[in-house]
Amino acid sequence: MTGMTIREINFDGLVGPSHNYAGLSPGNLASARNAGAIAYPRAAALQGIEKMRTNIRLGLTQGLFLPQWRPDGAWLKALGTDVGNAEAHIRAAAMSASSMWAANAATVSPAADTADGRTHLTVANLVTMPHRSHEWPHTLAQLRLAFSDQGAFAVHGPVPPPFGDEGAANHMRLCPSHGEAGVEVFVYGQSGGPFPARQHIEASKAVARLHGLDPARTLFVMQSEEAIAAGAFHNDVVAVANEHVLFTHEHAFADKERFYAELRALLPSVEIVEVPASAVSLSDAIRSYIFNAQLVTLPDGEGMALILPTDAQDLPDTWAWLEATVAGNGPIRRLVPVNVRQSMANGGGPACLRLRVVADPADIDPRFLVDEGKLDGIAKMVEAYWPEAIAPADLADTRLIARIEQSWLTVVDHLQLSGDLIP
Ligand code: SUG
Repeated sequence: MTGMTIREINFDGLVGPSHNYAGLSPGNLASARNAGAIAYPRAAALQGIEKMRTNIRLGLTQGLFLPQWRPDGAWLKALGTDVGNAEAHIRAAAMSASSMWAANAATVSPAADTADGRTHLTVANLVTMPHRSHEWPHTLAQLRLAFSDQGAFAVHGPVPPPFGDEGAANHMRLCPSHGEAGVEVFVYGQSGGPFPARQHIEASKAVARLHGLDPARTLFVMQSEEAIAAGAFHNDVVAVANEHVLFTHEHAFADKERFYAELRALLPSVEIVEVPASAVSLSDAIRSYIFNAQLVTLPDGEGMALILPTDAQDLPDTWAWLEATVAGNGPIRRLVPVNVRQSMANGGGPACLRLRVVADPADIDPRFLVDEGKLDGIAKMVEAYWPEAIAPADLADTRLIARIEQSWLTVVDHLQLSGDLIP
């Protein structure tokens, strides 16, 4: 392996045509707050496409995952029902567009970290939330296509229940540069006060074993109960890492002193940018989603940029603190706000919408890679087919369902994947 072509690729989940606000995720404060609101799938998908364009214009390589077939008739059938007869909460779970949050698709260990020198991916079982528990078979089908080159990739099925696994949202990797061996950090929850802890330590340990990680360079770190109780249903809403930088809230972890010490011992060049609660409270961190950002290395030695939600600008004190930090001498040199408000209203920020894969793009099925021209074509499909608005009461409407199905068929056909992805 030359290392020359190894780079970080962001795979964004295209927002599906059934995007709606059903309040399905207890512990995700935005999802609860917006339960029952009218959703705008077309606008949501276009916002996601614009975010992908922002990444591309920064010089980053961009990938795409397709939405899933909704309603998930196979799942409803296994429950002994169908979309017409299901109870409302089951119907909503079968209709959810939650696979847009690609950070929950899988956990990824780049080739430089694994025993067999391949990039390993384990699809997340997402068992804690019913509406997310039936994503994995469809996600796995896409992963097996996109990363079918078995010389370069190993794709694993899900960790068995009851061990909850939420994928990359609870995983961080710190390294000198993307292509070099790193330290993989698995963040699990034990208790979240009133809310469920979604990532189980047994699932994290299983993924580390399946990926062939070096135990000496693998850390298992507990989320603070306080963070989960404040709405950090995934660790990636209170911390994000990129190469040698960890950007984190002071209260993200149960025992931060120990974690920081272990990290410094394994990666002496690590820079920990810690945001004190005195500057940004946990509650403001979750409202602003400043940590649910893509922390990316800009090409040509321009340092790192934080691609964060425009919602962060709605909290003037938090925004001012960030601007001051960027003006200082730290590793984060630029703030790039992106409008993903439709996703944000379900608790999904810029980081939730993408899965990072460090690999050589030449090893990936090109149907899952995008440039601006390809995004133009997808945006046209979205404009022509995606429903403009969906209220929760619409989910039983057979004409809406037919339209959602038509949207899916059209985009999957457009990307020449219809032979491979079966509803
Ligand atoms: O799992 N929201 C998602 C948001 C996932 C965010 N991902 C990361 N943090 N990486 C969730 O809670 C809401 C769906 C609804 O309520 O209709 C939802 O599933």
